[in-house]
Amino acid sequence: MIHVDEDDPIGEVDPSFPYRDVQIRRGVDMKELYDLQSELGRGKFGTVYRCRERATGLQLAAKVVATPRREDRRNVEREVDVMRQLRHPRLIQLYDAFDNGKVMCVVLELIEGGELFERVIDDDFILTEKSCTVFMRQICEGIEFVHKQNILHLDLKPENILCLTKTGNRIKIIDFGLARKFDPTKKLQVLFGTPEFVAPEVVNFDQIGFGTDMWSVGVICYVLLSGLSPFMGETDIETMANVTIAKYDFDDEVFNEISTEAKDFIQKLLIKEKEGRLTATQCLGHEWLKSQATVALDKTRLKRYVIKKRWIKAVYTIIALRRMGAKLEWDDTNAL
Ligand code: PIT
Repeated sequence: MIHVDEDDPIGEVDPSFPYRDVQIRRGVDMKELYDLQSELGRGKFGTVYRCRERATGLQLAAKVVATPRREDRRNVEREVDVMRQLRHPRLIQLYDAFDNGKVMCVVLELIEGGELFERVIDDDFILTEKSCTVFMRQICEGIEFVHKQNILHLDLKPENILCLTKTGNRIKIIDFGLARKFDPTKKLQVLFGTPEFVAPEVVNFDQIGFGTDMWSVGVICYVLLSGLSPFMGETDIETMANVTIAKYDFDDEVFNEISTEAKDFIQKLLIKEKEGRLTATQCLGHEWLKSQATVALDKTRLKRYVIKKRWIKAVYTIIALRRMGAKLEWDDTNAL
């Protein structure tokens, strides 16, 4: 059985990534320096491949993005600019970047353990409040650093929390594709994110801030502990309506086994007014993060939640591939 190590929950040593001062290289073909290997993921952001640096043999990840419009390239430039400031062990690291006109490529640290939620639903993983706190603490540490650099992530959700290895408990936050530098004296509104995880001020197109990320941390924590999604409606419109009124509860019977400290932690994040929410630093001082509760939580709903997301993702991938004119054949290695 694999579970959180009692004395050393996240390991004393963080193998440090070779931090580099990255400048976007223009007119250089990344394929001369790196071998692209298997696909790791695909999304609105482009496609992420495993890759290998020829000169060093280093294993990395490469995000390849089609940039036909000026706006597309500006988005990648902004992401690289933001990531240059984010040297921290809880955050995916930047290694190299290329601009080849119609295609841009961002070379990143390789994170091999897969999505956090996939890992915790494995039958070999015993989910307890204590193990949840080990993950939530690391998310807060990562976000605390991001916020200290005056940056907002703006797309925190379970699929953007990856495990470093298949068996360890260290996680890293990925995908700074929507991240923004934040100047509290300037007006900043955004119209994106995932309805299930976005804060009321995003849905209302109001001023956003550090608290906007903290709301998402609260939603992630709610789902991790219960397998239920606090604002999920039948449609995105219904979900956003629930978010704007910040209406949620702990009424379901799964919450009978959840401690009052855990509910207090969530309650102090899922507050309608962003100014009222705990900051990442305050979260790190919250009583719940010291929890020693080792009662195994019921993972039935979390499994159902993750499996449903897998199907939705597969359907969107099929739609996207069809649009690209791909001829699909069923391959059992990709079985859901
Ligand atoms: C890895 C391993 C893996 C996925 C990723 C990285 C994905 C990273 C990523 C980075 C972005 C983005 C979307 C995804 O917009 O399985 O090392 O900047």
